[in-house]
Amino acid sequence: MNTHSRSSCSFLREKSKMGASVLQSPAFLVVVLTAFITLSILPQPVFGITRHYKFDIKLQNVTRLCHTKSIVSVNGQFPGPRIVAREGDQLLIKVVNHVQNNISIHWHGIRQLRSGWADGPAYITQCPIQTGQSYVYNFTIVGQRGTLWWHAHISWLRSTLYGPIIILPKRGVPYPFAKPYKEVPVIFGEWFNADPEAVISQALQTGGGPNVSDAYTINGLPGPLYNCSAEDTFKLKVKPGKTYLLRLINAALNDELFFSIANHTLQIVDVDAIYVKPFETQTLLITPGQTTNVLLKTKSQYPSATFLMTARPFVTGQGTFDNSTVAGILEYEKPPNNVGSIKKLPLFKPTLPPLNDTSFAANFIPKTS
Ligand SMILES: [Cu+2]
Repeated sequence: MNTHSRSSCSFLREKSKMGASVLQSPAFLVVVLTAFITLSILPQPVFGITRHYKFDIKLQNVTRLCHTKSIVSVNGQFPGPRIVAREGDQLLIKVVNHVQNNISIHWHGIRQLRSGWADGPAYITQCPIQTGQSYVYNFTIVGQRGTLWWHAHISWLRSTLYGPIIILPKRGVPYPFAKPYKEVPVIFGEWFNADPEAVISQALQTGGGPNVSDAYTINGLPGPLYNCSAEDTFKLKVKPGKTYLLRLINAALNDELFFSIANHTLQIVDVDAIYVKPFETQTLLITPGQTTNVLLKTKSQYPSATFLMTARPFVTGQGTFDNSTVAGILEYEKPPNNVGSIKKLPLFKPTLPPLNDTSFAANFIPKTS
C-alpha cells in the first residue's frame, strides 16, 4: 500500500508540469480579455472576497488529565484556529508542514465544486505535504452557509488537528431567524493520553479495535467529571434574556454523541451547513463529522444557579468504547448588586438518554434532514 501510494504521488508531481503552453496561447488571452471586459460592464453583482490563512503545522505541549504530551497542532493552538468566511468567498489557506509526519487537511463538508484538488484526503486527491513542504488550498464556498470544520486527513492526526469553519451568509443576507446576541463554536473531541498515531498503528497491526480514548472534550477541555480536570472546563458565560448561536461540531474520531444543557431547550436551525425546519429539543444527537447550529435562549432573569452541559456516546455495536461523559458549564453573569460566590450556587445536571437509546436516534435523525 505504502509503495503504491508513494509511486502514484511522484506520478502526480510529474503531471503538474503540463499546462504552461495553454496559458501562453493567443486564443486563451482573447478569452480572458473578453471575460474581463464582460464582467466590468455588467451591473455590480455581489462578489465574494478572497481570504488568506496560514496554517503552520507544529508540535505543541498540551496537558490534559495530568498528562503532558507533544501534539501536532496548527499554529500551536488546540483546538486549531477558526476559519471565518462568507458564502461566495474564496479561501486561500497555506499549510506549511514543520513536523515529521506527512500532513494533509480536509475541509469537511465543503462541496469543492471544480476544486477537487483542494479537498484534502491524503493519497486520494493529493500527496500529503511532506516535512518542510507547503501546499496552498484554494477553493470557493458555493451555496453553503452555517458551520463546517477542517481536520487532518491522514492516519489519526485529526485527533489533535481540527478547527471550525464558520460560514456567514452573503453580505446583506440575514439568517432565517432573529440575529443571535453572540455566536460560540462548541467542538467535541477526544483526548488520548497515549500517542493517537501509536493507537491506530497498533490496531492496524493486530486487526483489533483501537484502544479507546481517555476523555471526550468540549473545545479541547475534558471538564469536571474527569480526574484532574476541574480547571480544564469549557465555560459558556451568558447574560439573561439573550439568544446565543452555538455552532456544534463533532470532531470525535468515531463516536456519535448525545448533548444536552440542564434546564434549557435547544432550537436546531442548521445541520451540516444547510438550514433545517427549526425544532426544539432538550437533547440532540450529533454524528462524527457532523455539525449542528442551535439557538440557546437564556433565562429571562438571573437564575441563581449554574448548569452543566454534557455529552457522551450513543453506541449500539459490539466492542469496547469510551463511555465517559464530557461536561462544560453554562454560567450566568451575576447582576452587579449580587455578592454571592458562584461556587455556592446549585449546579443542575442534564439527563442524557441511555448509551444505546436507538428509539431516541430513530426519532431524532429524520428531523435533521
Ligand atoms: Cu472530514
